Amino acid sequence: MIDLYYDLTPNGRKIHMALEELELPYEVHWVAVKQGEQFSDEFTRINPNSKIPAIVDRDGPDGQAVRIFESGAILHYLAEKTGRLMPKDVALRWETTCWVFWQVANQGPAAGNAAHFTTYAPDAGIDEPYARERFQAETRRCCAVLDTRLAQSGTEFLVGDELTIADIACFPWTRVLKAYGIDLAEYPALQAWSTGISTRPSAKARVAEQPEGSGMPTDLTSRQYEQLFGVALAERSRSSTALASWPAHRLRPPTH
Ligand SMILES: N[C@@H](CCC(=O)N[C@@H](CS)C(=O)NCC(=O)O)C(=O)O
Repeated sequence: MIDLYYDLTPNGRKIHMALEELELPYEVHWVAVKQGEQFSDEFTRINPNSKIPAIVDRDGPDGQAVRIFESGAILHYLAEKTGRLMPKDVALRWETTCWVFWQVANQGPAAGNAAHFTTYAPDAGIDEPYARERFQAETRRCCAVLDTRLAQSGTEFLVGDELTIADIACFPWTRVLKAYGIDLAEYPALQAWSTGISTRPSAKARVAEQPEGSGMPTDLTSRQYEQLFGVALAERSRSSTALASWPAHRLRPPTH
């Protein structure tokens, strides 16, 4: 039995989707990030970084329970445990691993920051055009990288001719990008892949009984905003005004 520590966000969805694909028995433990439940002592023992998703496999190596955190590590663990969602061919296995690492180091942070500056900060009355455009541009660049890869792969999948953990890593963030100002229609191969993956039962599966106060952290109180993003709202609004009046040369990107 796998304990899945979860909230309804793209990173959480990766692991839910993998468990559904693998038909492994699992029990969901909601960790409402909006309410700050990720900072509880109980959850921090499972993920010292206080972010969902995380799992505990009660039947881990040598029959001992094991905790795994970071979505890429969890996807690899589940693939290794079951011998599925990973190609058999060694070169293709490494190609799959590259794309999983790529997703957690590139697409995930870029899209997460685009989400922050197009949704959460404006919700709190903060307008940061430089940051918004910077992270939207980086998210678009990631879309172009995926689009090129998919146009070249010659199959419906990122690697090989079957679904792998690379597809599962990249899909949940791709499908929410419209909300953050990114139009998938500009990336035809990516859009076709996303539409194909979205028809799978695992992509449609939902965890029943979502508790109130869980899900994407919108409509945050100022206390919740500070707890989640580590920035006091009044302080941030002041620096935002200061940023607008900075001389342009101070806003140039660093050259190193
Ligand atoms: N690199 C991590 C990112 C996980 C992450 O950012 N999770 C978000 C939800 S999508 C979270 O728990 N946020 C709560 C917080 O930042 O306090 C992974 O891939 O698992």
